[in-house]
Amino acid sequence: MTKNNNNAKDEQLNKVTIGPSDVLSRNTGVGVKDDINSLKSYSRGGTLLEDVFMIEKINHFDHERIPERIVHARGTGARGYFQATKDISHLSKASIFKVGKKTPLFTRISTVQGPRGSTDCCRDVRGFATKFYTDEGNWDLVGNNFPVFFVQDAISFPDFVHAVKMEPNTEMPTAASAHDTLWDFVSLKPETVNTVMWLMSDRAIPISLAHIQGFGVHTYRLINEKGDSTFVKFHWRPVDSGTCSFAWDECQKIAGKDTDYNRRRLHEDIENGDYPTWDLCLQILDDETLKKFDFDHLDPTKIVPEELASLTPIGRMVLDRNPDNFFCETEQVAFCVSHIIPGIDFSNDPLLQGRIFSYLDTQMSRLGGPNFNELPINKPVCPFSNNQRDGMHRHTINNTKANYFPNSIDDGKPKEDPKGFVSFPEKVEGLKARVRSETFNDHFSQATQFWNSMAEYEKRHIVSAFTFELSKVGRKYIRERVVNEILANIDDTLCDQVAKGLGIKPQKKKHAQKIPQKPSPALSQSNLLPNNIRARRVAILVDEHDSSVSDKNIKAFAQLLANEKARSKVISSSLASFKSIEGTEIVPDEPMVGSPSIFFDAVYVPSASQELLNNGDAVHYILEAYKHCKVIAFTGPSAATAALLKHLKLKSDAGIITGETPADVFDNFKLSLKNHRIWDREKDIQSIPA
Ligand code: HDE
Repeated sequence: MTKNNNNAKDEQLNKVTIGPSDVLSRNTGVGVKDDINSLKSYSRGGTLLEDVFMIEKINHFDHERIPERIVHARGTGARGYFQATKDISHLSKASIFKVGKKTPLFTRISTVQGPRGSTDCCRDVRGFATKFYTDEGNWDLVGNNFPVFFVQDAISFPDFVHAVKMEPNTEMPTAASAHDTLWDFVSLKPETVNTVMWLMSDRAIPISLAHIQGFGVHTYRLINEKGDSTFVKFHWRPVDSGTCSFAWDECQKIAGKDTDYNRRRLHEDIENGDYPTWDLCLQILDDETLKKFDFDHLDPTKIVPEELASLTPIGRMVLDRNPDNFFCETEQVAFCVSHIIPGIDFSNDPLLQGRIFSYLDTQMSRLGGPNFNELPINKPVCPFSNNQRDGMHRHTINNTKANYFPNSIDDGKPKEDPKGFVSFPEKVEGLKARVRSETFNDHFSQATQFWNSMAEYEKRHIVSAFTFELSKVGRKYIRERVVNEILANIDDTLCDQVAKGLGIKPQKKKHAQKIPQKPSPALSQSNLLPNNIRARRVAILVDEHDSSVSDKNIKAFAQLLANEKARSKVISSSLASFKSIEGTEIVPDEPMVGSPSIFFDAVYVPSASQELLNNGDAVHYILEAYKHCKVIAFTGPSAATAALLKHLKLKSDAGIITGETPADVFDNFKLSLKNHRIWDREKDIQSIPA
C-alpha cells in the first residue's frame, strides 16, 4: 500500500528517510569490498585489530540498544493527523483548534508493566500518548485508556511502579499485576482502589488498540485570547469501533501464541486502510459545573461522571500511516507532559505537577542528553530557536555570534515572542507544607460507583479477575487484607464472591465514609459497543478431509464480509488444497495450529457435517470460540447442522446462527458480531472442554 505523505511532518521526515542504496560503504563513505570475511593474518590465522571495517560494524552493533522506558516500555506507534471540527475559540486560543485545521501527529499506545519484549495481551493499563506537531510548537497529550490513576501525589509514583513491576529479587512476573508486591501496596493505600477497579475490569484487556478510549486523566486549563481560564478534561472516543475486550482465558492464550497481537492488528488495520479514528472530546468544567462535584477535580483518582459534564467532540484523530522505522519513530519519540502550547495550561493536580518534571528528565538517560528534540520524530514542524547550545548529539550548527539573551551582537536575536506562552496567573495563598487536601480523602465512593455501573457480565469478570490475581498472591495476610479492608469497603457482593473463590471467611473492616453515587452508564462497555463490523476478523473453518465443503459458501460469505470491510481467512488443518463439493479447488490461507480461534472475532463453518467431528482440532476450534462467547455461524442442510450442534452440546443463543446458505445467516451474524460477544453464554459453559 502506498504511504500517506500528506502533511508537514511527513515531508520533514521524508528529508531524512533513506531507502536502500546500490553500494555498501562505511559510515565515513569508503566503499566496502568484502562484508563477509574479516581481515586475518593468513587464511586460518587470527583476526587483525587493523580490520577497521569489522570493528566499526561490530562497534555500532554493540551499541544499538538504548535504555527502555522505565514504564510503558512496550508500545507501538503510528503517524496521523488531527482535524478540528468545532469552534472553541471562546475557550482556547490554540491554533490547533481552529475549525478545519489539520495538524500532523504521532501516537504511541503502550502497556505499562512489561518490558519492551513482553506480550501485548495482558491485564494492564494502556498508555495513550499523542504528539501534535502544531504550528505553535509541539503539544504532547500523554494519557491512558483509564480516566483515573493509582496514586494522588507524584511523590508516590516510584513506589507504585516498584510495587507493580516485576519483583526485585526474582524479576517476576512479566507483564502481569498478579503478584504480592502490587497487592501489598494496594491493600495499604486505599487511594488506588478506583483505578484498581478499572484494572480488574475488561478495560484492561482490550481486543485491539483501535478499541480503546483514551483519557488525559488530569484536569487541564484552556486559555482564550482574553486570558480567561476554563478547566477541562480530555477524552479520546473511538469513532465507530466501540470499546471491546477479550475473554480473560483468550487473552492469556494469545499472550503465548502471538506476543505481538495488538501491535500486529494495528499495523494490519493501517496497511489495509482501516484507519483507527478517535474524536477528541472535552468535558468542560466551568464554575457552575464544578459546584456540582462532591469530589475534587484536581484529584486524579476521580472521574468526572459524564452525567455531570457531558463530552463535547472538538476534533478527530486519524492514524493513517505506519512508521517507516520502529526504532527511529516509536522508540525515539519522547513525550513530555511539559510540552505545552499557548491556549493550554496545567492545573494544580499534584500528580500532574510531578509529571511535568519526570518526562523531560527521563529522556536524558533514555535518549542520551538534552538534544532529543532534534531527533527527526521529535522535531517541531514550526521554526524554533534559542540560546541552548552543545550537549551530547547536537545536530544543529548555530552560526550565531551571541548565544545569550539579552544580546546586542546579533541584534538582540532571537527576541522574546510577544505571542509566546504565558502561564495562567492563578491567585494563590496559604502555607507552604507537605500536606494533602481533605478534599482528596474519599477513596471508595467512586470505586463503588464503578461497580454499580457495570453490566452483570462485567461484574462477573471483575470478580473472576480479583480472584485470579489474588490467587497468585503467595502471602495469605495480603489476600485477606485486600478482601477485608479494600473489597469490603467497595461492595458486599464483590467482597463475598471473591472471598468464596479464595476460600477466605471475610472479616470485613468497614471504615470508608461513602458519598452515594448514581451509576454512570458511560462506564460500562455494554454501552460502548461498535456500530459496524469494519476490520473484524472472521475464521472460515474447513476440514480438508470433508468432501462436503462448499466453495460457493466460502466465497459468498467472504464477499458479504468484505462488503462490510470485515476480513476473513480460510483455516484448515494444513495448507494443502483440496476439492470442494462443487469440484473446485479450495486453497486454505492458514493452518489451525498457526491461526487458532483466539486470533479471530468470530467463526463461520461453511459446511456443517459429521466429518468435521472426526477432526479433534476443528472440534476444539469451535468449542474454544464458543467458550469465549464468540459468534459462530453454520451453513448447510439443517439436519446436519442440528446433529453437529447436538454432538458438540452447543446451546442455541444469539451467537449460534444457522441456515442453509450464507445469505440466510449473514444479517444475524453481523448483528451479533456488532454486539461483540454473547457474554451471557458464560453461565452455561462450565461443561465445555476447551
Ligand atoms: Fe507516565 N511516565 N508518569 N503516566 N506515562 C512515563 O516517561 C510518570 C502517569 C504515561 O509512549 C515515563 O518517556 C510520573 C499518568 C504514558 O513514550 C516517565 C507519573 C499517566 C507514558 C513517566 C506518571 C501516564 C508514560 C517513562 C506520576 C496517564 C508512555 C518513559 C506523577 C495520564 C509515553 C517516559 C510513551 C511514560 C513518569 C503517571 C501516562 C518515567 C512521574 C497519570 C502514556 O517519565
